Amino acid sequence: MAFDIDMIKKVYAQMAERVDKAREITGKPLTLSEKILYSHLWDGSPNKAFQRGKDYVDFAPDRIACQDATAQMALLQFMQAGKKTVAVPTTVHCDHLIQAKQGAVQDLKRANETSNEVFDFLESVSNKYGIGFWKPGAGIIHQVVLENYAFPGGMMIGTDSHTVNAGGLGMVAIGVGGADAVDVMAGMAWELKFPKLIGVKLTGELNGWTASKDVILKVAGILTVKGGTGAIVEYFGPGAKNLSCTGKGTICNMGAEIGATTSTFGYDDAMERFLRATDRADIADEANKIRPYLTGDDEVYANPEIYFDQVIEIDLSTLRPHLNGPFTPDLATPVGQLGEKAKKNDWPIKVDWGLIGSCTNSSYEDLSRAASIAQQAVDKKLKPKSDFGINPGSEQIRFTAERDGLLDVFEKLGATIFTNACGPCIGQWDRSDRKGDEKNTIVHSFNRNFSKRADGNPNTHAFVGSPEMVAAIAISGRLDFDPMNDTLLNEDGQEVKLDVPVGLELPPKGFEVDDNGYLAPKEDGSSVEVKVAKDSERLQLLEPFQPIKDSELQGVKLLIKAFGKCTTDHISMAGPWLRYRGHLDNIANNTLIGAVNAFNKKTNFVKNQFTGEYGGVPNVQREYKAKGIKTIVVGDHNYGEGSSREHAAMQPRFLGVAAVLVKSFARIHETNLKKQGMLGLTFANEADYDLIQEDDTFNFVDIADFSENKPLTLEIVHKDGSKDTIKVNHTYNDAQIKWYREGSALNLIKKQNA
Ligand code: MIC
Ligand code: SF4
Repeated sequence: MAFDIDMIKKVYAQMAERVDKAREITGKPLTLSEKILYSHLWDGSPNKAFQRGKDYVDFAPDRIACQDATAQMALLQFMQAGKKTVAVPTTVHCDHLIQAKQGAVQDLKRANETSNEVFDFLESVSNKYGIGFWKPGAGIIHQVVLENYAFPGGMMIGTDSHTVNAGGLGMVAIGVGGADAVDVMAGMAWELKFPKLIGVKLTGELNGWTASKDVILKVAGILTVKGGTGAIVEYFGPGAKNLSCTGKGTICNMGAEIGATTSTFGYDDAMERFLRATDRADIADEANKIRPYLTGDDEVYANPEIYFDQVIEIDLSTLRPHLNGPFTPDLATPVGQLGEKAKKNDWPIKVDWGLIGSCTNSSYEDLSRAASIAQQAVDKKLKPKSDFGINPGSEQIRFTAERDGLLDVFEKLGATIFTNACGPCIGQWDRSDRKGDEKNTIVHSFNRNFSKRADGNPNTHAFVGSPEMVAAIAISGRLDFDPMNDTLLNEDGQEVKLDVPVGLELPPKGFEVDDNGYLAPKEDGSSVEVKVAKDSERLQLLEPFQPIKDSELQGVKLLIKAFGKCTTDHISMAGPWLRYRGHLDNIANNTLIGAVNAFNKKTNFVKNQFTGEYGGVPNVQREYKAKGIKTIVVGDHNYGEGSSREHAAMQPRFLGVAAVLVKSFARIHETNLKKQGMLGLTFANEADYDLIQEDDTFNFVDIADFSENKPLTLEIVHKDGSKDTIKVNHTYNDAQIKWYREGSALNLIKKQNA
């Protein structure tokens, strides 16, 4: 039986009426995305048509998912909200804090030793507030959600950018910062700008070496890393129906890499098969009763150009397998053309590792298709030239794959089976074969391949492909290998060719698992005590942020003027710093250490205006804080792109930064700043960025009149006493200005609950 079936039944009971109403109000047939959005309005039944890409709308998501690296801060905040339980079904998944090194058993043991304090904290908070808890080793958040919680037509939010994976089961699932999740946990609305719609029509059928992954690798090549911004990507057409449910999940998952708000597919037979195979026939039966409401209207799919803002068409029958990379997931190259490109760009041809896993590609089907290639290597006496690492997506998948002999095939090739966790995908990889920053190449089935991501080495060239292609490339050990045309020399000196991969959509003998790693919370958790040791270096209870007084916004100093790209990684790095995700004071020591100072082009080297000396950003900022002086951070375009981590807003706030003034913001980060009671501002005139000098002091002359739709005036006093007065824009509405005035959105929730 499915989790929370009563909640799902309730959603379905309202769906038809709300969708019909939305159709009437908008006066047109509806896409699936619109059906889900209009049936999840905070105010209930729709009563007005929203403008896509313009209107801010309050939604009521059905559920929330959090992973261990972001849940710590989200739950530390929720604990302050003064609620007895979470208002909507919520789960926590331990998957980011497990390092891949020797293999599942040893690695999990080590993680439980080194991070037990954090896991225990998450477990007890979950128990106290009615949150479902998935232990370390239970699986990667998005696979576990797809197998247990996702349902067609539902809306969820999650504190991880790949929450979008659940679109594979017909949801609108969106990645958010922890404070957004806290609002919904506390029983409040969740706000989003009504998204634009991109339609992707799929025709034909996958064949040969081409996999679902290649659909999104191709789409990423077309749309690039920014092309999906502010939009939901909706897939449809006969080709969509030919894809497995987990394959659809893969495609939606990597929608995060094109900046899309989310991606989704209409309910179909493949989803029904997946629901039944994962012990959720009850959802399938309910969904079947309202089937037309769980997909886009026929007229929309017949004439997509009328109803979507943009339409892309892909013929699966002629789509070729791709490898994307290095360093960016949108650099798409069809397999077969990579050798030439690599030679031209001096990318190492020799492949050191083939890694299969991550939330993108760790389903039973993925493992079975990759295993069919691995089996051929065994049968055809091919010794793999690269190392193999496998991260199954969940314990259910691992257990079933082991039972069915799939893992055994990889082990025969010398593969290391890592924990059911993120592992190398988030830099949790103690790579033994190479230390230092040697140039090298790896291939993997993950979603992101940014510099340093997997192993911390800026010279590791990572290429993203399907699991079966990763397997073939790893066996050949060469980036230029084209399994469709090339042969390999086996141990007997014979030329052999790999046959096309074959796989199983679902395990023929059904899924099986001994202990899936789930811990249900207590019915009444009020007696559960949440322990946080006073001297802990990993966890720290939060103190409410004090509102920033208008008087403090006179005489503000410049902390850093960031030059060029400044992502959440530059503001709050991952890797070794994941350790401090629950301790604001400690993690604040990485604040902006990756940002480039516009005045000297160095990282972590800024001027203290009082002493004239240069130091690290966190140190200099702490000196200002000690003096009670507020500061400002200045930045360029798309400031805060990348992950959903709200640490990138909380850390500067904690250290005393009052305002962030940039040319433009990434969506989640701008919201995160507002939630923490800071000023997130944009230059009314972008060229004013050039006016900012190293020794500047800022006066927010009209901050007392801070109000909706009214730009603020900023007086900049330069070292020589000369002044510039500029206008700065903001997108705060009245409610968000209240967050600012209270010190944070959370302070306001607390006040309302008091
Ligand atoms: C990622 O894939 O980059 C992460 C780690 O899952 C992040 C979340 C985080 O920073 O904890 C994400 O994608 O949101
Ligand atoms: Fe984990 Fe990687 Fe997926 Fe992020 S992208 S949730 S790090 S597996």
